[in-house]
Amino acid sequence: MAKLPETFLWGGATAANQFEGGFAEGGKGVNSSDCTTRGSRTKPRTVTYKTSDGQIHEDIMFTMNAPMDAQYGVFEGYDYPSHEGIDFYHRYKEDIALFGEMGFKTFRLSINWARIFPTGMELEPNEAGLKFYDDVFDECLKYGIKPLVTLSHYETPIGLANAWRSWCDYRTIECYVRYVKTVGERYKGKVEYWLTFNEINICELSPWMSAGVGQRGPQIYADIAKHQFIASAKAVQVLHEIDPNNKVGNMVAYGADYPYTCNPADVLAAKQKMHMYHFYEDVQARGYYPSYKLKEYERDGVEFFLSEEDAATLKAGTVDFLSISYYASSVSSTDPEILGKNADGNMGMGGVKNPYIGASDWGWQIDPTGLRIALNELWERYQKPVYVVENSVGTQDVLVEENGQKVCHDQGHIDYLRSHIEAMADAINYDGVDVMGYTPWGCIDLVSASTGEMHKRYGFIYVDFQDDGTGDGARYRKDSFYWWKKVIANNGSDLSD
Ligand code: BGP
Repeated sequence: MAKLPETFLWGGATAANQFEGGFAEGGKGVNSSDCTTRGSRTKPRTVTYKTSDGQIHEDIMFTMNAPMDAQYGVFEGYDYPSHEGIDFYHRYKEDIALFGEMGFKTFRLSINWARIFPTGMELEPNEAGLKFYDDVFDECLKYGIKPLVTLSHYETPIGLANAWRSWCDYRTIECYVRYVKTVGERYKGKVEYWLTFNEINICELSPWMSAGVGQRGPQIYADIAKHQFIASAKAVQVLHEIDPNNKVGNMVAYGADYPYTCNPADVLAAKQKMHMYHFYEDVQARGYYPSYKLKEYERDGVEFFLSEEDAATLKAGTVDFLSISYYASSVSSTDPEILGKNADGNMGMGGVKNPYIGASDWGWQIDPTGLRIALNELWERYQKPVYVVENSVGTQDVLVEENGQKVCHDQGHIDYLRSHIEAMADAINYDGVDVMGYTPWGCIDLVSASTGEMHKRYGFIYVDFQDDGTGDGARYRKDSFYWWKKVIANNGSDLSD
């Protein structure tokens, strides 16, 4: 196994809404994920809101099309898993010590925007929220761990959603930039790596999750994307002005899409499917809208206007590096016999089933070669370093008692990560792709984004919280913990068990 660059950023990834808890502490406001209920593999997550007639509604997060008078919020009698998360808010010292024990070079977390600006619209930040992240970053730095900060990871303050439908409205850009400036200045010297929006392309699949928008449709997706692109480009510029050492990336839920057959119609379908990734990369890496998207807007009757000033902002605010989540590949077909034989996938990006590969217990197709293909494609298109900031597999881990100790044999994580690291190393060593680092998703068990359950576990660390509300939150090292520690120590040169 060829060695990876000495500067390679190994670590793990999380998001505030999925692990922090501390829902009403330190002056925090409510964010979009706080209004999203627990689901499971068979029960979808819902979002709660009130309409002007006083009725409380629950709508399925992935299909919701809420009325225009919806006022999103948190109501009695619903189970919102983000409110407790895994209680990182109180246990961050213990958790970061465990990351330090594994030798993390970097730790990806998000700042919970509503901790800093509770409704999103304040002009002055909330000091208690700022202080919390000071403490967290100091703790990371104590172990030599560089924080990698996502500025917005499914945590739009609800105040913005209720005031003007958040990212549908141009005014949200200013609120976001104020927030970015605030945290950029405050954490100067502590944080160097930033991501502007998690999985920015998910606005087309779950506008609620991605952008705190309850309605759907091509116009909505176009408006959200435009406003987030401008906001991201401004954030890049602001962070560079604050500290020229800052490196700012985008984040796209990425994949590789294959044609089901060599029928040119299937090949074209697969190419077009890739637009849902490349559109977002194109604008953030090149600084302008690609022609295929403008044509699509014309066909769909989407109103699109970009002022000269905003066009210049996009150009001036291209990202320093590209970051991706990669979980699975997908397949496109135009054959009615094949269509409908669908696979599951991250945020519904499954496509049809690929007969050549297996799938996780949640039906996400496992394809390490797809990661190598994805990395090559990004490097060839943009020649910007790529950071794999999410990858891994959700498994049904159990804690067992052996020789008086509680242990967890999560071989599924080790096998998945090993095969993907091998594919990534091939992309680096055989194909010459510049990959900066690798932070497996959910390095400590946390709440699932799509299903809202604890039962789907990704962690190197088992957290004893269960979906029925039992468990004391105690942390236990899984088998993968010791494996990951060894992989980091030898910089990926030995991936054996
Ligand atoms: C990505 C999100 C993460 C994370 C991951 C795994 O889409 O950025 O927040 O949760 O997917 O998905 P899930 O939690 O649904 O298994």
